[in-house]
Amino acid sequence: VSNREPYVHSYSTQSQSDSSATSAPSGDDPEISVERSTGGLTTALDPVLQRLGGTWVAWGSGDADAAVADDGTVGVPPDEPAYDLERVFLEESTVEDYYYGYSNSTLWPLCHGDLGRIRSEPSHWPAYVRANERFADAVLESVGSGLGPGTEAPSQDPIVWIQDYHFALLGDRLRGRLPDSAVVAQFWHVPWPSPDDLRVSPNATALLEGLLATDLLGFHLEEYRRNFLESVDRLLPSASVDREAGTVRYVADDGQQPPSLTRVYAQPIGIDASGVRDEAMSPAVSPESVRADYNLAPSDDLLLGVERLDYAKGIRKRLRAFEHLLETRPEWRGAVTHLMVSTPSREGIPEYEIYSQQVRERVAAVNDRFGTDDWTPVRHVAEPVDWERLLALYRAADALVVSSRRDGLNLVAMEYVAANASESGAVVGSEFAGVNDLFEGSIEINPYDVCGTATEIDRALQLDPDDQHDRLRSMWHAVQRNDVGEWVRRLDRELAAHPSLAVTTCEP
Ligand code: GDG
Repeated sequence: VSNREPYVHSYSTQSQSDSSATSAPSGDDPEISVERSTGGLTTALDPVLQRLGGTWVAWGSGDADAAVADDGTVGVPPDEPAYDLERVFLEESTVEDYYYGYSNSTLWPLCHGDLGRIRSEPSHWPAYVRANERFADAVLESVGSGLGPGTEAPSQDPIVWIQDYHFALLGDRLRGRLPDSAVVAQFWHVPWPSPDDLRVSPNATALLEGLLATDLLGFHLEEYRRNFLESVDRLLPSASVDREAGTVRYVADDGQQPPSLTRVYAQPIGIDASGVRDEAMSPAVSPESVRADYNLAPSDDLLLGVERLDYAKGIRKRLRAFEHLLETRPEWRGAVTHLMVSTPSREGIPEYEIYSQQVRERVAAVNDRFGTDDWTPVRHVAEPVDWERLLALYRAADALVVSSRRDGLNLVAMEYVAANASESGAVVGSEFAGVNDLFEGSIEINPYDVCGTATEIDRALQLDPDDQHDRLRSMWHAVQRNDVGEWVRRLDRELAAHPSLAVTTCEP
């Protein structure tokens, strides 16, 4: 279960259809285009579902009735359906209040330690509850109707794997309604806040209780796992936390439900390490032509940033640091370009609109101050680029900068390392991005420290080739060790080891 769907079905005209388009069955029906979503979650879980079969339940963001089968589901991938996609269609006001509201205007800033950015309206929490209930109904329907193509329901024990912070209450809404043999697991992709931060939320207890209705709860890092256990200990006095075993036993005060036992573990999601490395080295990926596309002279250094345009990514301060570099080290003027692929995200939330405007103004200010007829210091690519172009940019860049004020993990840094595994490059990485805990070879920055960040960017762009090689090799090992396959296998091991579960695990 995830908020974002792995494939989006929409009606399109004949001329708009792309290579992945499939036709609707009747001759008069409009063409339906199916687009695979980009991003870490689809990349990680689509192959797993394709191998195992099952159902992916997600918010339907395309056209409501496009390619819907009689039972309301649709087989994906379109060419050779291997699993079912069950889409939950929500009214606009629920999307507004549940997704843009509670999920992204309360939980996102809360989990990223940006308490001043929390914007809460009375309609947000009820919509979040409602949306979680709607998803619970969809899960129950999928489990009831078997587990999709390729799965031998009902002999297999249903495993429900919930993704992310949009569904803190889903486990609770499923309790007592699934077969006894069912297992509910959840992975939380963003940081878990400290108990003191969590306490600012009037819904803190409900969030914790919701998550404690799951059997397994995963976080990227040990730090987030510790914060969660500490939050339970402080805010739910009747819960018993066994730190060594990483388990929480909980009985709600109303005594309505039997005790729950949740095991909490840490395992970063990672990427398909060798897959990304191989794709990046394929002939279709050309660092030279991408440099030419952006008018970069072969001798120019390229400092790359890639992220959703989100305040948590620390883009404004990074631009200030880049400006400080040009101010204090004039030798870089005309010799380095900062290209940032920073694509619009969560438009419609005022915080994001304001931030986006501030970023555009800062880009313009740096370019006005230092730009010349032949050189634009900052190039802002505000449209998403396709995957091959992104890989080419990774390879073309002399250094990647990750300036997150807070970041659950950061897959971009892992992709950059994989794309350059056998070449050269450097990562300037925020100490507040989870990935930095896994890397020893990155050049660490405190993104709040403008002068320090400028100094470290300067250092990264001048690393000698041996140092670059050693650092890349060390980071590449970390990317391989934390490959996405390991993330899936970890769930499998946790299922097998859970003290009160005796289930058929998901290893095929
Ligand atoms: C959340 C957490 C955690 C970006 N721009 C383009 C593009 N991307 C792809 C990247 C990467 C993904 O999007 C971004 O993943 P990140 O991990 O860097 O960041 P979030 O979006 O904030 O993800 C984060 C993650 O969940 C997983 O748990 O690591 O901490 O915040 O895969 O490649 N892809 C293409 N064009 C773009 O312009 N094709």
